[in-house]
Amino acid sequence: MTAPELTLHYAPRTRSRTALWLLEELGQPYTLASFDINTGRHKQPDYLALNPMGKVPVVVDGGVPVAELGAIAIYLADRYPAAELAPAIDDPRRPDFLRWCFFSSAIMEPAYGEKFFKWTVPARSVAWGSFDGMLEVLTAGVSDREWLLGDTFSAADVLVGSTLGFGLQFGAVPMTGPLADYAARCWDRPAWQRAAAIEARESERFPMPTP
Ligand SMILES: N[C@@H](CCC(=O)N[C@@H](CS)C(=O)NCC(=O)O)C(=O)O
Repeated sequence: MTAPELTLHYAPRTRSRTALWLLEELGQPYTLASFDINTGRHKQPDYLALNPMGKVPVVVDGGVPVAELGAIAIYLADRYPAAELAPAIDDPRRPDFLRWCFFSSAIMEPAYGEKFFKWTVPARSVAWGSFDGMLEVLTAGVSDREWLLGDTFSAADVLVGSTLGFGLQFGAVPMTGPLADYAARCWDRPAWQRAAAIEARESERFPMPTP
């Protein structure tokens, strides 16, 4: 048997779990290179060659590394189209797909920073606007439809659904209304459940250090 082309550099209890869910949706064989983030493995020179930011996750595809969740999602969805995780480049849904892919890291992530760290910033000057504005747009985006693009699940749902999951988990986003319903639809997916089982197994393998 030939080795899988894909390797996921992953650490439990991190944003790696988004890439894990994505790979489970992709349906391609992959190697899970799991490590304990407390070892600092992701700051070693060989890892920095894969991602100069020294962050997880990284996916390596046939020797080529791709880092940053948004890039990982768009790259894998386009590279392995059989999974139907992205509309084709000439599909009219493509711009909205891309908008949601960027929404996750460019809008939701820093908006969480505003909420968690109580930043006071002028909404018109910062790229994400405001936490409340982000929540309003996201709520409208998942109301009255199953997925962000309508009936079709896509890699954008993995990014946004997973980032929403972190917000719900840490209490930044209230577990009510259309956002809670959308999260439940995400968590109902077999690929999400497989990823959650792997995450639980790897969290047990590399427990949190005792303070
Ligand atoms: N913008 C990055 C964020 C990745 C990220 O923040 N990873 C965190 C874990 S959740 C990390 O590697 N932290 C370890 C560190 O910086 O030492 C992406 O989208 O992939």
